[in-house]
Order: sequence, then structure tokens, then C-alpha cells
Amino acid sequence: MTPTQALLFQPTRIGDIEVANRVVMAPLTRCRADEAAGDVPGSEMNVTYYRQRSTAGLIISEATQVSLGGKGYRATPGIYSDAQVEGWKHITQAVNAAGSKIVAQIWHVGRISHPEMTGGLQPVAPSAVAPNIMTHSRNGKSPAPVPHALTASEIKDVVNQYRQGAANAMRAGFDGVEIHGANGYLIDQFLRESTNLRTDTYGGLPANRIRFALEVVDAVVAEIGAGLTGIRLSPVSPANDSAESQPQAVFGPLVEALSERGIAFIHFVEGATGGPRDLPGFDFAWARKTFKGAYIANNGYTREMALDAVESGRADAVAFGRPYIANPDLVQRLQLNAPLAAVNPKTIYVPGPEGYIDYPSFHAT
Ligand code: 8OZ
Repeated sequence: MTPTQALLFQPTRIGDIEVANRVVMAPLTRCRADEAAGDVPGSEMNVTYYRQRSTAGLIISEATQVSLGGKGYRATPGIYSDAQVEGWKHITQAVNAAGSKIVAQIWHVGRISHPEMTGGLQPVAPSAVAPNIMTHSRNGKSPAPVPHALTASEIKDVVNQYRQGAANAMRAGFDGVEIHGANGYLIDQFLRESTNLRTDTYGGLPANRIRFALEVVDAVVAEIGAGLTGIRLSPVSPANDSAESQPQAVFGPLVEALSERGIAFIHFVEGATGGPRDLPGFDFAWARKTFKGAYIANNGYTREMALDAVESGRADAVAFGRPYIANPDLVQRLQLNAPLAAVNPKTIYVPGPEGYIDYPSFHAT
């Protein structure tokens, strides 16, 4: 069979990042950093995993905490220590050598944590509202504790953690940064009415609730430039017990403000993260028209949906998450319309090579 030359497989630019095609590997938490060494990525196995997937036009790294206080799960990598930066270098070099680009997804989990994940620190959030979920602790799961409501000066410190994370990402050889603003983590906690009960300039009206997100964006842009800065948003997702009755009223002004800043891309989780796409409350077509940068679409895309989204101009690129776990050569399979392998759910978040680097690839990398 001849591979299709559809627009999805043609090169483009995402901000200042030149990509070989418009298939994006979505950020995927895999919990395989070296936790004992201080949440350090870059083992031979980690390098192999990313290299195997480096026919994607753009790889977005697994979510990567900007501080120990921003960690919420076992063995997720960080981007705040020198050892972590050195570890990431092995990965970015391998991906770039294979012809792909990779941005670091920088992350603070906020209240989605437990002191056993943060070196004893109480999780932080915009307000002292515990999520109604079980969070990860060292040997299983525990009810999430009530977080500490950040003071104004603590907010500045956290913004600086993102700034330093972005600077470290560039030092580690990344091609840019995706700020994790989705899925009920810290930035999303500021955006939404269910988690932000603040009465200062960070709470209340949407113009205030988007302030933290924009301060993080401005700090990252100041450090690495708008053309290398992107953000992931999930305006209607209930992930991690986050709720908002008026998503358009909050995320609309945020999208406009991000467009004014000229950032490279917004990566939209269209619908419930990993779930139904058809949730009401936010007009993604409006966002596509309004935002001047690249629109990366995500959430449950099939081959046909992705081909159509890019061909019709509804999106500039499409990010695939779960399909990338079991199909390292996803680009080639999509191009050839070859069958996709299924993910083994038991090996997504556990240590070791099984279900990580042993999915077959029919394309040598
Ligand atoms: C799955 C497990 C742990 C974290 C997200 C970073 O939802 C995550 C995540 C996903 O954005």
C-alpha cells in the first residue's frame, strides 16, 4: 500500500518549532523515572521509549513537576534539579537525532497530591478545598488531604518554579515547553469555580481566575519566548473533581489573552479527558478561529477524524495519547491505514520495560 500524502503527514510550523508532520504524541504519564535518585528521567529504557516514538512530528513529554511540592504520583520525572536536567538531555538528544521535536510538559499538581508524594509538604491549591478523590500515596491510595491555600507571596514562588522549569527545559535540550493547564491540576484549580474560592485578585470574576495562568505563561514567555511556549487546556473536562458551570466565560477570555501574547500553540482536550467528546459549555470552533497560534486537537481522535480535522482546517495538528502507548510507529500506521495495537492497561503506570518499550514497531527507529 502507498502511504497517503494527506496534510496530516506534511511538515508545518507550530510557533517557532518546525515539525516533520502534524501528528503529535500527547503527554503520557508512565511513572518510570528513577524515584530513588530524585525523580530523575533519562534511563536507557526511558530513552528507548521516546526514541521509538520519534516519527511523531512533535512529542510532548510526560507531565514533569516543577518542584517536589508539585508532585502527585510515584516516579514521575521532575525538571528542577541538575540531575533531572542531565537525565532529560539523553532523551531530547535521542529524539532530535531521530528527526523529531520534543517539548517539556511542565506541571504542578496542586491539591491532587499527598504529603507522602511531596517529601512531607502539605499540598497547595488556590483554596483549602479537598478533592473528592483518592490520591496516590507511597503504598497505594489515600483520601486527598485538605490543601493549604497559597498566599500571594507563595503564588509568586510557584510562578517562579514554572519559570525555572522552562529555563531548565531549554538547558535540557527541549525544543519548547507546554504548560500543563488542564485536567484539574494547579492552573486549572485557579480557573474553576469549584476549586477557586479566593476573594483576592486571583479569585472571583473570570478576569481574576485567569490571572495565575497568565502569570505562569508570562513568566515562561519571558524565559524562552512566545514562539516556543504552548499550553494545554481542558475547558469542559471534569478530570480530578474539577467543575465549572460557565466554561466559555472563563476559558474564552483566557484564549483571547493567550492569542494576544502570541504563544505557539494551545493544545485542547476536547471533552472529558479520555472520555466523551460531546460535553457542552465551550465552543472549540470559536477558539480555533480566535486563537492566532497553532491549534492542537486532542481526545479520542481516530485516523479519519484526524485526517479530516487537519484537512478541513479545524486543527493544525492532532495529538494522540493512548494510541501512542501501544503503537510506537503510529505515524506510519496512520499513513498506511494499518491496524492499531491495543494497550495493556495493567502496564501503563508500573515500573519496568513491559508495556513500555516492548510494543512492536514496523518502522525502524
Ligand atoms: C494519568 C495519571 C496520572 C497523571 C493528566 C498528568 O491527566 C496527568 C495524569 C494522567 O494530565
